Amino acid sequence: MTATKATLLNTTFKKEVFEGLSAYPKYLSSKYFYDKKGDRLFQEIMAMPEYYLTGCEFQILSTYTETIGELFRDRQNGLDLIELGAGDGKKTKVLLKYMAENNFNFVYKPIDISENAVELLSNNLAQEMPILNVDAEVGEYFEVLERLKGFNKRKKVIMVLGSNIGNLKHPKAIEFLSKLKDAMLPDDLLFMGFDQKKEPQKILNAYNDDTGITEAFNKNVLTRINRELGGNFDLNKFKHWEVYDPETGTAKSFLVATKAMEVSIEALKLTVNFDQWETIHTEISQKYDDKIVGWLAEEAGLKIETSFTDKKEYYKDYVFRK
Ligand code: AVJ
Repeated sequence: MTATKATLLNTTFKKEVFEGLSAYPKYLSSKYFYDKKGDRLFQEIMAMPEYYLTGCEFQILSTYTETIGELFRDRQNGLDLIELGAGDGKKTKVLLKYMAENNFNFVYKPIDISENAVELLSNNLAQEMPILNVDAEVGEYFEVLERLKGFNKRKKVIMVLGSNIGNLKHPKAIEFLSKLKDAMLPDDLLFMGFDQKKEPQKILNAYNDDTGITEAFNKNVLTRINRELGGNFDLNKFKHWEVYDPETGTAKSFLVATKAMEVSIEALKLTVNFDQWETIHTEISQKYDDKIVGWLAEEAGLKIETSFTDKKEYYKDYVFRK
């Protein structure tokens, strides 16, 4: 690559958009869905009747609040509760409330890729639970993990809710879990949500609502390219398409070009050509079962201590130790 081109691709967003749209087949990362508008759309998704994940995990945390809370407790030194991908914290609040009301000595450290989400959550917690000790941070999973290692003074509980790990293909998920393990001490816990394999239609519907919310969410990455990188994507010429493979448990999202077109992205000095029906792969939402989670844990050097599920067994939260 020439020096001028290298300076051109100076931010990760620029670099990854350049790579993904220059590749064949084309792809963009779902982590770019989340800005102010994307966060709002995701909140709308969580409120959709088709998107069962949030309700299931809320049920788990509400049903087993005490059991989970007491698993986290350290009466001697207290603990740091670190949440990766905290979002709006709606589910976590159930636990936070229990811990605050039952004399837990703890700091809650929510971390999210969205600056906007972190700010909203901090303000909201300051209002709703002023006694809580909150230390929020903006950051990406893999980058934040490095900093977690310097956190080893007392017990750590790391939470990753919402089946957020589902955005990672298995090799990346193993890498992620291994790095979490490296940041953990023997007494530390990892509490993580994994959406389970189930009736395939149920899964497909969760990512295919006909109100168009998921479509708008998926297309938000194009909106961001238009606004932040001077792109001229015509959103109306793309169609949201979802597939679910019940064998692998992978739900995949695409944006499909309904017309041949040329798109230019000013900040990248890039022209992108689309054939009619050409795709941009934007997201995977992996579904799991005990066998897959057991395998991921083993590969990462983690042990499953216990798990909690909802009434319909659609979703599971697993507790891991190193
Ligand atoms: C936040 C990654 C768990 O994959 O289910 C929801 C994001 N994408 N609808 C998921 C999402 C489309 C969600 N995660």
